[in-house]
Amino acid sequence: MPAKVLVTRRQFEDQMDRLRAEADITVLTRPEPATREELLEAVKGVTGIFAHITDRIDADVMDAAGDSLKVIAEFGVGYDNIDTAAANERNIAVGNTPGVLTETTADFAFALIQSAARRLAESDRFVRRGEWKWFDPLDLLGLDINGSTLGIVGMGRIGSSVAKRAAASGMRVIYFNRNRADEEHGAELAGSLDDLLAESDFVTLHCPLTPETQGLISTSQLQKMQNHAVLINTARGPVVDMEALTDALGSGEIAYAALDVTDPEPIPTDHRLLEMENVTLLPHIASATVGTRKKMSEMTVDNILAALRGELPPNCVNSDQINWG
Ligand code: 8YV
Repeated sequence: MPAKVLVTRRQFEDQMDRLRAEADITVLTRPEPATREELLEAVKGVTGIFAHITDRIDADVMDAAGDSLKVIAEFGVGYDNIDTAAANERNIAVGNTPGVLTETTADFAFALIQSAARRLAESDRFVRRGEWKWFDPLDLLGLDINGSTLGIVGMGRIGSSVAKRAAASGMRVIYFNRNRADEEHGAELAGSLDDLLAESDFVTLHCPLTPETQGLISTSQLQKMQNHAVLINTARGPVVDMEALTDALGSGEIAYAALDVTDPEPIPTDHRLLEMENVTLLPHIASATVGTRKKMSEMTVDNILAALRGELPPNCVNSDQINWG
């Protein structure tokens, strides 16, 4: 009997065909995510789960799948939705898709820096509302990118790629990271997060969501930032305390935010941020190009197929924690 694999969202058909050739697959093709109850039911007896950010894969899901479960392959580089400690205890491999989305996500983060600096979303709304009556030399003034300071929080692959773009655009770049980055592209390591926040005109977040980074940017950090400063978040929503950010944007503590990720996702339609002009809100699309999403799908399938053959996934985040003999 072929192994069973659950794919929790609709995916590229050519990649589903690759899975189908070696497994009995169930694809939850509805556009919306499965409910918790549906997920707990759908995982029963599977060997692999092709998971997405919308799925909380915790011990209960692993136990609902049962002893057959060998691999959880995340469609994405961040895997904070998977309880890796529970996977380690159960000898389950956790896979992800590093590298393939680095440049695409860095392109997007830099696009947000530029569009926030020049108030593109706000200006577009201004024109659509019919408020553009005449040229005004003093209206909708933005910030210069060139000559300004960019602070990068989390200088891994994506942070480093953003640094490369910023340096090419004439920005001074500083970063905060546990260690000195492999590729600095001329960026300087800041003495502390507070130093980075105080010195930066733009702050962009590229750290994973962990217990240490949850709520990393809250009231006291926002107070350290300059009043004209811009915060960009393409990492994970809970890295920023959303209520503190909303207050800081409302009071003028900081000038602008561009958020591709929020907490929760989607942001509730009655959230105060939706009424505010000095924020751009986007639906978690930093890696959303045709080419990159196809490669992410392919890598996720590669991770599952390897596990079905008894090999560790090529991109396995817990290979040192599990024992597959
Ligand atoms: C994905 C992401 O779109 O890779 C990540 O960590 O946040 C995005 O690229 C998301 O994970 C979809 O599951």
